Amino acid sequence: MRRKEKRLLQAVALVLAALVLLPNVGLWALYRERQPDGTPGGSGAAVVPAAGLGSHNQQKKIFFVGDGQKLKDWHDKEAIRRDAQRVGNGEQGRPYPMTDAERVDQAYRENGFNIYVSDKISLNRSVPDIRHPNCNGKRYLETLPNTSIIIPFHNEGWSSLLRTVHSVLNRSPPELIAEIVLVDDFSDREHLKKPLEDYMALFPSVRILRTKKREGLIRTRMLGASAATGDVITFLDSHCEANVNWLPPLLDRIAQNRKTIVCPMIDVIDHDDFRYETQAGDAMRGAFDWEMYYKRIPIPPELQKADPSDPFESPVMAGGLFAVDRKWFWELGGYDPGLEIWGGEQYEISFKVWMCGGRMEDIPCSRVGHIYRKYVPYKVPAGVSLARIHNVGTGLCADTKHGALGSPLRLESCVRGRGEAAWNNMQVFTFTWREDIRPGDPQHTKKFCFDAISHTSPVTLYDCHSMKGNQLWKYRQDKTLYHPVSDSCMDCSESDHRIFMNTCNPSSLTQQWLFEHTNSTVLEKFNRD
Ligand code: LR7
Ligand code: MN
Repeated sequence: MRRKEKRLLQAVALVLAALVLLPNVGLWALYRERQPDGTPGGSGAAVVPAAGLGSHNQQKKIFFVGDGQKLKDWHDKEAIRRDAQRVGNGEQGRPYPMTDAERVDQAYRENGFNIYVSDKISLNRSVPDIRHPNCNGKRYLETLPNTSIIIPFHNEGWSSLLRTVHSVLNRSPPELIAEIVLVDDFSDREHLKKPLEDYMALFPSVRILRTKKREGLIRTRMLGASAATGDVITFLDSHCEANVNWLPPLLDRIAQNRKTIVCPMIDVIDHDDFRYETQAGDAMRGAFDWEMYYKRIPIPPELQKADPSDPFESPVMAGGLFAVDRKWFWELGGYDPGLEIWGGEQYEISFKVWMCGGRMEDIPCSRVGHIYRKYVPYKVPAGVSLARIHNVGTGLCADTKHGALGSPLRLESCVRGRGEAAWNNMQVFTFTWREDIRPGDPQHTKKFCFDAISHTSPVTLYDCHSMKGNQLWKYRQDKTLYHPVSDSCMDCSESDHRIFMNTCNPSSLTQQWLFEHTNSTVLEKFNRD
């Protein structure tokens, strides 16, 4: 062989070897691309990892379909392309440039987020695809169950509610949506009546149901669930935006195991300028503290999935956004219908699913934005929370405005109405089951407690220790706030508005306190000895 030919042959052989052997340029890579995604997120039970590739990391394993079910790329490429071209206010999830006129308190009053800004942004606005890049390669079962989307709402803003519906319709495969059920929890805003019905008449898949009295979000969801016809029910809050390809990854996991309840990753839509952003990170799971506060805490590195885009287990869900097999939801008993207005239902459903042989997962390739409110705008009916503490003698209210930790509590003029003003004036208090008194409504109490060290001392705010003692209070029939350790009562000064302890004298009006809302059951429990 001539020397030149030999060189040529060597070169060809080298290229061939590279094609076959180098994982990311070679035939291997091509082969891998044609394989269905076999990570648990792709099609869990249906795929089996091929043996003998131990020296490579997770991503390089070769998978094959185990039981003949076909997988498919559910991305709507056309919709993605259309979204990418959109320009305008808030498009691509960018912050809306707010003017001072839009920044006013009035814009927030009805919804706890800026409705003026919401109204300026298209109902079909695009959101940034902030999924992990691996999500683009994921394939899901070709045949997926369909779902009813249940959206409870109480006095929701027009554009925020409609954008929720539009985003679902724009970014879900139509064959997977059995229906969208809007469930009105006894709203009184006009736009949610006839105008909403007229508008939704244009969308054949949308139904509107209404409760006959204010039920709270839990029973409202139950009404929607009992009317649902889809294989799966998917709950959303009434101010959400579904992201790219959000639905198939959820339904796929339920198709693999009908006892799996799945949650999308919840992104943040800013309550001021409506920018769309991720939360602290995806490697977090649901948890709660001793106050039953829901929070997300980091997953320890050794427990994290090799592929961060894969589904992972979570002990408790955030609450509002999840999909569940419809029959399984009812096998679990649905929600406890005794749950009022807001909160706690996420623990109930989370504990039940784990205790009844199911599982709960967060799905990083499914993302939905949610507007976290600045404050709670709606009324919680009387009898549910214990709020403002009025002093009978002075007509003033206990207030923590000057309540730096340790400084004496004072009286202030009672703030009327709800919304940010009331919130900032810190006149809302809650008796907790620990028999202490904390600023904040029952769902958002601060960890400071009314504290008194003697029968003549000022009442201050001190870190709650939950050990009763100086933080133990009783609300008595005679309207006094009794402090058992010092055997004295809360009193106040008409001249300088300080709140302090004094020898109990129930006939003194300055020792009588009234609560804006009083729940007799809670108070009875509170005062049980
Ligand atoms: O009386 C009411 N009736 C209702 O129908 C009060 C509220 N609602 C509706 C309301 O319109 C909304 O669609 O119920 C839904 C939830 O109420 P929000 O949006 O005022 O509350 P939130 O965003 O703080 O809700 C979180 O916590 C709730 C109580 O535990 C529910 O679980 C919500 O679904 C939950 N939201 C989410 O999980 C989204 C992620 C943010 C968080 C936390
Ligand atoms: Mn919400």
